[in-house]
Amino acid sequence: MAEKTQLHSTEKIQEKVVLVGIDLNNADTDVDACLDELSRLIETAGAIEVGRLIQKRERVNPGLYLGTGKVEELKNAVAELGATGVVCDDELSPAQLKNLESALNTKVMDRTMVILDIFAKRAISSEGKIQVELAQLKYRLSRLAGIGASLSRLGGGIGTRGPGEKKLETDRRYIKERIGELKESLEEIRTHRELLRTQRKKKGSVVVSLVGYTNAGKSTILNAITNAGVLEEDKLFATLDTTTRLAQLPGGTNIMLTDTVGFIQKLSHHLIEAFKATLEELQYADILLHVVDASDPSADEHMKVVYDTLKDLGCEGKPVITVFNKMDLAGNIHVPEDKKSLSQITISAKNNDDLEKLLAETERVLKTFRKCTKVLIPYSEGGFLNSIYGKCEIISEEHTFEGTLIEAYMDDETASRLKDYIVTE
Ligand SMILES: Nc1nc2c(ncn2[C@@H]2O[C@H](COP(=O)(O)OP(=O)(O)OP(=O)(O)O)[C@@H](O)[C@H]2O)c(=O)[nH]1
Ligand SMILES: [Mg+2]
Repeated sequence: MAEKTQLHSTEKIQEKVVLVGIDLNNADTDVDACLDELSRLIETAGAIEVGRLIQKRERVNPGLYLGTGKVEELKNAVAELGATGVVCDDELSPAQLKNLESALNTKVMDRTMVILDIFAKRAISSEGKIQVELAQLKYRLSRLAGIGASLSRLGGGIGTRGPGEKKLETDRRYIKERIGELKESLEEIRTHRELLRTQRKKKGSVVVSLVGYTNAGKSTILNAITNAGVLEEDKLFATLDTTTRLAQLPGGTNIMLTDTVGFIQKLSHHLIEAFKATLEELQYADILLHVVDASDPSADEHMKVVYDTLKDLGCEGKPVITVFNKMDLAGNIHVPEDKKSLSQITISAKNNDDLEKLLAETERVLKTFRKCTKVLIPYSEGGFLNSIYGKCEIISEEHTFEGTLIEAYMDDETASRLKDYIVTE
């Protein structure tokens, strides 16, 4: 008798999901735009949208997210469309997740799970990987009651991926222990970063950080100015790791230009918490370049999200230049006035002249909150000169009998370090 060969399908199952959002009648939030963005997110995570459902409600149903009738409608849609799961646009509570899953009898995910999944796929550096794993474990720990069933049933797909494709144990104790280990590793990273910062301070460089909504063009600007070779892609969350490169402003001031993870609306506190080690760097920036995709119809909302996130990170009040980017795609669009920033500029990161313009504007603004200061550095204290050369724009320099007499634009910190040598006229 011929032996039967058992064939296993190696084909990857592509998840087909229905997107679900709630319209709270809030003029500030455009639900369609939110779901368009969610659609891009699930696509980046490897799934496809097969339908969407929006419910108008006064408030989110605390037990079930949607109203009972709508859940029935969603259940039918899932069956009709052959969907393998649903993704809700808001972060679900453990109870909502559990109840919705048992009512629909299908996999239920939320925006945070999708973003965590993308992060897990994209994290490259060990720091990035630790931060993502920490965020995933914290998220799961808070949802163990609801998530257990879905994890054991699924065995793959969005929301189950971990760094290194590790099998994630759902055992509470294991998770807690692992969280402890990861926190320790992050602490080490933080110490290392502090060391780097101190070295940077000694060199006296000005730190300029690119911040903004995901896909605004931050990495493109860093690459164009410094040839950093960071991945720039028309995808959400192309960058997870912080990259810093040296650049020079037209007047000769050296700057450290830094690119980091982008922000997005409804970014859960789990993610912000986990990425604090990376994002903390922003607190040490001398100035922020807030990059906005001017060609995106939701640019206004995106800017608000960025300012809110900066506030969460303790960066409120940092000097900001708003950089309206992608003007080549924006046509004659009217760019909004950003009253929170010191200055605003319109550019295309694809245009070298515009990038020169951006650097010149950065220099001009830096100057406005720096004072013109004259110092006389004795030849025996030559070490101080490096921090002036690196960090300040020099107006004049003269080698006198007593030492080097320099007139330069200085920030308060540099001026206070040199306070013993300031020449008052
Ligand atoms: N046409 C045009 N495209 C641009 C411009 N700036 C950036 N892009 C494109 O926009 C996409 C996103 O750019 P990135 O530099 O990766 O954006 P990012 O802000 O670093 O995004 P994240 O890393 O996801 O936060 C890429 O496909 C870029 O080529 C621009 O001025 N004009
Ligand atoms: Mg980027």
